[in-house]
Amino acid sequence: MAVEPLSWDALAALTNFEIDPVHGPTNAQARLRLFGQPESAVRVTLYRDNHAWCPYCQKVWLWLEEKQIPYRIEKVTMFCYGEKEAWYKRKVPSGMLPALELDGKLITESDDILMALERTFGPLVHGMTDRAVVPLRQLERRLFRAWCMWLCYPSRSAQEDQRAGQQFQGVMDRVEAALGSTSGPYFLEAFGTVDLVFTPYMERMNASLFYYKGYSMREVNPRFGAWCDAMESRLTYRGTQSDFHTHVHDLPPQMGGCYSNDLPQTRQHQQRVDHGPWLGLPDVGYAEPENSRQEALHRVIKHRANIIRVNPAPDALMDEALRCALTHLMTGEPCPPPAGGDAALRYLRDRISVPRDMSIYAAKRLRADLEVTAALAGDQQPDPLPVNHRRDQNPINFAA
Ligand SMILES: N[C@@H](CCC(=O)N[C@@H](CS)C(=O)NCC(=O)O)C(=O)O
Repeated sequence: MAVEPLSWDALAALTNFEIDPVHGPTNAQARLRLFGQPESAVRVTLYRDNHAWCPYCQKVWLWLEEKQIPYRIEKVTMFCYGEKEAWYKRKVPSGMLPALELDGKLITESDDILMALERTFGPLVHGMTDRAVVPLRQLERRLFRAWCMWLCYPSRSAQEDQRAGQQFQGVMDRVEAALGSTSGPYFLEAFGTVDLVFTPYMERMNASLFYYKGYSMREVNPRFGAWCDAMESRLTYRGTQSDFHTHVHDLPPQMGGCYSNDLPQTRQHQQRVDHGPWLGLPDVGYAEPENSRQEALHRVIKHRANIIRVNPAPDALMDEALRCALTHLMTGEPCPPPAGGDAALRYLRDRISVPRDMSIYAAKRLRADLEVTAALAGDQQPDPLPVNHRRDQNPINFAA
């Protein structure tokens, strides 16, 4: 039965989602991480991107979380989202991320940062220059290059695309062999630095090859699949983990373009990632937490003023349409939005960023309810997401 949208107060009463960003599990919102220690214990500041998207930042972020080193977080805008902060350019003239201050000394380049952290706090099980680690770091770079060759250059023919795919698979087979050479799911006998080195791009490869090449890396490569499952058993990784939708639309401006092939499964995958259903995609393997809807509701309520303001639809229209979608999210009852609510809700559906805004299952639930509610108003789609920049996501528009 169709229902009227709940008021913001009535919606707020339906969620008690709360995490402790400072001492609780890994999360993208924190500005300070203490792991139960006093603030006076902080020796480290991590400069990372506002979007919690930069792969090199994710590596350092995960290392600090795994080692539970108290640290501060300063967020910086990446070029493709908006203007770089002047204070950051004075500190790091190239504007590159990540950067880290350790006892007041500035370090750039993610590998140098990890090595400096190791010297001060000890390695994360293995050191970056250990004999067992170095060849695996080289293998990670080989895989990165094969991925770029396949994804980021246009192919002149289907055969050329296929050859680039085979070359990628050749390196991936070596990764499978490396994972298979130990008794557990990780690269070496115990979880450690090597797993962090592989994490950012394995996640981005899994997403982008699914969407642009119709290739499901997590399903085709069993040891990689088991490694993903093992990584997802760690709350640290879950807190930094992104999803297919976020990655495939953030990668093109970062990589200078991502090129699709023309296979039927590629078209199917694109339809699924853009329009759902989002549950069941191979971007996550662990079971959905019970409170994913509450989390989504909590995060939207917190930022509703900016979400409504940046939407191209008039504020009053988006306010009501958004409450309709959230009413459906929490009650399961259809709640038809006003005319024009279809494009307005889909504009937001396309811009939920994981983990910046919320965790992976909360985002899947919210996207689904935005889509179901939008469909009650019509089939109007917003303009496609830009591929040369993502200034539609300029953090300046979301400052409190
Ligand atoms: N070799 C560097 C690469 C860092 C890098 O490429 N960072 C990119 C983001 S992924 C960046 O800061 N680009 C500038 C920008 O987008 O604002 C490292 O390992 O730290």
